[in-house]
Amino acid sequence: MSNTPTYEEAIKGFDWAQVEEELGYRKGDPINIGWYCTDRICEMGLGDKPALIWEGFKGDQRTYTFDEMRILTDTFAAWLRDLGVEPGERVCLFMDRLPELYFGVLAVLKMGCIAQPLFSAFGEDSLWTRLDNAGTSVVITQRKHVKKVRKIVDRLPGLKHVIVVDADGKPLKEREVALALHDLPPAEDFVVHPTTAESPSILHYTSGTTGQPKGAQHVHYSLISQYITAKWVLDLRPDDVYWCNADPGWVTGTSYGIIGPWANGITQAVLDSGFNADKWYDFIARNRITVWYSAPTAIRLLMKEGAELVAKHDLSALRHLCSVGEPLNAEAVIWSEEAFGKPFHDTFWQTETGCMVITNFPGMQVKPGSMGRPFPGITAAVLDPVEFTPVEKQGQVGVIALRPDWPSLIRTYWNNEEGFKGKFKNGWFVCGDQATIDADGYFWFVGRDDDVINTGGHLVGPFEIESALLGHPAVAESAAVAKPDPVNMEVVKAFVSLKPGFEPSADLDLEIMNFIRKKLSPLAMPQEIEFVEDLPKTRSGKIIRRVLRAKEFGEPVGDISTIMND
Ligand code: 6R9
Repeated sequence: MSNTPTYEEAIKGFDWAQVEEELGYRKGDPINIGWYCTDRICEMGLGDKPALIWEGFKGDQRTYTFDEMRILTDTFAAWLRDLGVEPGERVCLFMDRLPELYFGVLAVLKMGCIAQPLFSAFGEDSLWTRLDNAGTSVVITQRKHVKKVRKIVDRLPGLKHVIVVDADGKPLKEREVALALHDLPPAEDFVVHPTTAESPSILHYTSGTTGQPKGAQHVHYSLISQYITAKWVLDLRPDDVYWCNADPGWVTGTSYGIIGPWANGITQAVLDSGFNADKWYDFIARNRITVWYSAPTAIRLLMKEGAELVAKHDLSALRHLCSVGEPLNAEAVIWSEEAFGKPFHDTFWQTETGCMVITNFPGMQVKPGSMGRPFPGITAAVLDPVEFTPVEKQGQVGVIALRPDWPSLIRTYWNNEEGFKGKFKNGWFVCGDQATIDADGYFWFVGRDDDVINTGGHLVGPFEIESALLGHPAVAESAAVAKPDPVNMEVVKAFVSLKPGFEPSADLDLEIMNFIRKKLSPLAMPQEIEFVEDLPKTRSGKIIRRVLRAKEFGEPVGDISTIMND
């Protein structure tokens, strides 16, 4: 039986206060996401229910019940407390999808610290920028990734401890501590920190056009939004086995890979391994996965492998499919109907929104290619990009904007209140994406309203890439822009002018690509480098990426009257 009302029922008289009541939360009470995801579920009598079904890349498996997860997160939190870590400190989780990552996030929240999950493929520069900005005092990592931390530790005076969860007796360096979580005696006496609604919870770094990535700062009250959107949009039911294939280094992996499902007492399956169609179907079949939250790039990769491969696996348990991160093409929705017998339901949201804001609600007619309609309690509009008032004509392109009155909107960008304030126009929170709305109120994505590159559902900021490129001895100037790609939607292309004495060559091309892959991440690595004499600039000397991007997409370049050297 579904717990989800129809869209019409859900929007009628929707009030976040009803969700607070359902969660037993009263204004002013302590609210702690870690407690809600573990202790509360146990108090509801579900302690023996599996919380996490984990599978490693070598095929090793472990299952933890909600009660085991409660004890392990308490034990982890007590251990951090005994190490001297204080509430409010930023604790970074820099590791693959090990059980310790999931328990670590909850433990950090339980002790009133701020969890800062970072994608484990980040190289030393990406890592340093984010740890330095956040003033992080603890990094929790694994042997495989500790080397990257060692390279930058001297430039992080505030970093007190580097915790290695799989040290296994191997020698560690200064400031490093081994933690064998599964061998610790269970801490039965841990008292969850009484965080309140506005206490900071998770800090996710997200890329914009200008400047280095910004720390999107969430609060514990975000739970209200994450709980109800997970329950309704993912259509979660008590017997579900749910799989979110996003990494907790990105917001989907925390809002819907940790908080939403566990606050609903739902069993989650986690696969700590990269994309492999056969392996993924096998994982779904063996674990009888019922609800799957994925992303367009993954779906396009699955499409390439064909529906025949789907038919070789017993995916009969699958009941509901959702997608996020990039535009979900109509073809992918139609293919999923053929291959799985059900459509992927597109959902639109951002790191900043903390929860889904425009969704294809279960039961609502899916219009392939549309993102759906605003979630109940969310006021969304498409605004004129100059006046910041709703567009007058139906179907007119404008910027997506939201009234800032739902629980999980971030409260600021870390150390960058100005940047956060800049997101508001005329009383709206402006998302930075363009869309249209049709006669039925469905939103249709048009494109981003800035130069951010969306590669495989991950946002990459051009500024971060350009700054890193300058670190290469041959690079004089550069511009990083999106280039269309059939699978990843976009990939990074860099235009580079060289310093005197350097000549373009295939070797240099490769060298620069690898330089970025190592310093930043495989996602940020340019897939193509074009050596140029000059870059298009404004009269004030700013590089105009839009001209380069338009050429890549075969689009009109637009007004270039301000360009100085074209
Ligand atoms: C959750 C997440 C946010 C940006 C967003 C937009 C793009 C997300 C989308 C979508 C088209 C969808 N995006 N969902 N574009 N259709 N259904 O992805 O957060 O990493 O902050 O990215 O992703 O451009 O503004 P985040």
